[in-house]
Parts: sequence; C-alpha cells; structure tokens
Amino acid sequence: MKTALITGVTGQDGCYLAKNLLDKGYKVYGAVKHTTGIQNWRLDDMGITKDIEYVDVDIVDQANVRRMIDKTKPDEVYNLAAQSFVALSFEQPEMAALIDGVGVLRVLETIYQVNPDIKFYQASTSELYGKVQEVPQNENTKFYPRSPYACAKLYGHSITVNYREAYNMYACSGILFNHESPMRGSEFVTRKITKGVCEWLHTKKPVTLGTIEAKRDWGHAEDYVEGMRLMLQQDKPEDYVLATGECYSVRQFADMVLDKLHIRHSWGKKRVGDIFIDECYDDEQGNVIITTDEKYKRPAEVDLLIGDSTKAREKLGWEPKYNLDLLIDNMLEWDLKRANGK
Ligand code: NAP
Ligand code: F7E
Repeated sequence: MKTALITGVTGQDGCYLAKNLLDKGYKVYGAVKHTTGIQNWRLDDMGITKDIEYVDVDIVDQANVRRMIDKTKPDEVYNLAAQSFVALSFEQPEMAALIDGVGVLRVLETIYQVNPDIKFYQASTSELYGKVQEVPQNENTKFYPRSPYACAKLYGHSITVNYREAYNMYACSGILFNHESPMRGSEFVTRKITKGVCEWLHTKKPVTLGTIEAKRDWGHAEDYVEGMRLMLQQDKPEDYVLATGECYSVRQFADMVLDKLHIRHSWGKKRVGDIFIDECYDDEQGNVIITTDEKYKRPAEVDLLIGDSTKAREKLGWEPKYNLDLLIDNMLEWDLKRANGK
C-alpha cells in the first residue's frame, strides 16, 4: 500500500485527489491548517472525511513542515496548499509569497533532508503565463506573471525544477489550467455564477461580477487530479500542462448557465456616473440577474488562457472526461440542490 500526503486536503483539489487516491488503495494523510479550524464541508460532501488521517501543518512554519513529513513518512507528497485566490493576493502579497513561494521550498528542502526518494508534486498554474506570449500555451511557453499569486507560484515552480536538477529528486510541476467543480470555492467566478444564479431563482438578488470578457480554459477538478497522480507514476519526473484546449469568456460561461436553467435573458449597458457597466436581465420580468462592479476588477488582468496539453495526453495517456457543458451540468446539479436547502 502506498502512502500519500496531501497538503491543502480541505481545498477543492485536495478532496478530489484524496478520493482518487483512496479509490486506488492508497493510505492518505491530509495536512490541514488548524488556525482557521478544519473546513471539512468538501470532504464531508464527498463522504471521505473518516477515510483520511489528519496532520496539522501551516506551510509557513518550517518546524511544522518537518514534523509533518517525519510523522507521515509518505511515498508521495502532493503540495496543494496555497493562498489560491488571485484577487486576494493583491491584498495580501506577502502571504502569497510565503505560502505559494517559500512554502514550496520548505517542503522540498524537508524531503531532501529526510528522504530524497519521496516523490513530490507541485501545484503550478496557468497563471504563470499571465500576459500570454503565445496561443495556446504549452510547457515551453514563456512565463509572464501578472499577480503576486503568479509571481509566488513562479518561484514555487522554479524551485521544484531546481531540486529535481540539483539533487536528482523525483519532483514534478503540473501546470494546470483553471479547473472547477461543485466543490469550488464560491469566490471563484464559475461557482460564483452557478451558486449565485441558482440562489437568484429564489431571491432575485443579482450576482455582481468584474471583468466579464476575460477568457479561460475551464476543466473539471476530477479529471485534473488524475493527471497529478499520473505525473508521479512515470519513469522520470517532468512538468506537464493539463488543459482542455477550449476557452470561453466569463460572459459565455454565464450565458451557458442561464440557458441550461431556461432563463431567457439579454445583456445591456447601464450608465453609473462616468462609466457604463454591463448588466444581464431576464426577458420575462426585467429583473437584473448579473451586474458588474469595478471593485471586482484586478489591478492587472489575465485576459486569455488556453492550454495545449498534447504532452500529457501523449506521455501520460491523460484525457479529460468533462467538457464545459458537462462541467456546468455537474455544478448546477449540486448548486440547485443546495439552493433548495437539500
Ligand atoms: P483551494 O480550494 O483554495 O485550496 C487550498 C488549500 O490550501 C486549502 O485546503 C487551504 O486550507 C490550504 N492552505 C492555505 N494556506 C495554507 C497554509 N499556510 N498552510 C497549509 N495549508 C494552507 O485551492 P484548489 O483550487 O484546490 O487548488 C489547489 C492547488 O492548485 C493550489 O495550490 C492552487 O494554487 C493550485 N491551482 C489551482 C487551480 C484551479 O483552477 N483550481 C489551477 C492551477 C493551480 P484552508 O481552507 O484551511 O485555508
Ligand atoms: O477568475 C474574472 C477574473 O477567480 C477567472 C485560481 O484557481 O485559476 C484560478 O484563478 C476570471 C478572471 O480564477 C469575477 O478577473 C470576473 O479573469 O475564477 P477566478 P483565476 O483568477 O483564473 C488559476 C489557474 C489558479 O491557479 C488560481 O489559483 O474571471 N472575473 N468577475 C471574476 N473572478 C472572480 N473571482 N470574481 C468575479 O466576480
């Protein structure tokens, strides 16, 4: 039986990865940050809370990281812990650097000192491409980070490559494009829309968004965690892009959600002071479903991300099962139930 340690196990990817590895017969340790209390709702919803053994870790504390590795003696470490909300990283840039950058170094250095044979997965991100230098983006595309989050993740990515090259460690970075699910945090735009519109059906309270023309390559977390696992089962460690290869704007995502809920709607512009804002109304009653506000716009935006995952498809045999249509169906299934109090 292999032993895996997942940092950030209470997050979206953590819960899908834990389920994936448990189904494959792994013993799974989940590292949780206790300062904020255990946020168990995702693991509860997945029905796996009791199948995981928990260890405390705050990844900004070196001694704590050392204890976590000593105690769990893992074969594989999946480092998913992060301050992952890009907008928040503009407000707390130093925390982003400590958790998403130096935190990676702490785990790598501890593994190197304790047992360099432990395999290591780092949660890298398409945000590294930021202001994109080519379309689509693959493993060779130049990085151009556009947020404190992405700058910190660039360090995490580079130090992973460095430990692999310097110490011959089995350390991989998965450069994952946006992936969503019913377990996505409700501050991220896809879930903000699916949850917000399902609630709007009852409350008629509009969903307020920022830049609706931003385009993303959205996949499903369940598919992407399988890619993480595969990256650690190869003959040699390498970095891989995981993406669907299709991209849509936030506005298109909202249109698809509204169409699926049979809400006939139209977009328009409303003048507020000196600026025009986008709004979306339902055609029957004229109620506002979605509105926009400058406060949700970022100091520097990533306009377009679309990934080329040919390498992962050819070398890992990785293939996503969900397209955007199926992803939205899955998110709405859960959010309709939740909005109905089930
Ligand atoms: P998430 O839902 O925000 O989960 C992040 C996890 O990290 C949570 O369990 C959080 O615990 C934990 N964490 C935060 N600060 C920590 C600290 N100081 N010490 C220990 N744990 C800490 O993120 P996700 O969507 O699952 O993403 C997983 C990883 O993949 C992240 O590294 C993210 O940056 C990266 N990534 C995500 C995507 C995506 O589209 N989802 C794409 C590319 C890369 P609390 O909840 O208790 O704070
Ligand atoms: O924004 C725009 C926003 O916050 C997507 C993280 O998992 O994926 C995620 O980062 C786009 C951006 O995700 C709102 O400006 C418009 O252009 O859902 P998001 P993200 O920033 O792409 C990457 C790959 C990660 O690595 C990150 O950890 O949507 N947008 N209006 C909005 N975004 C939010 N959150 N809220 C809005 O109201």
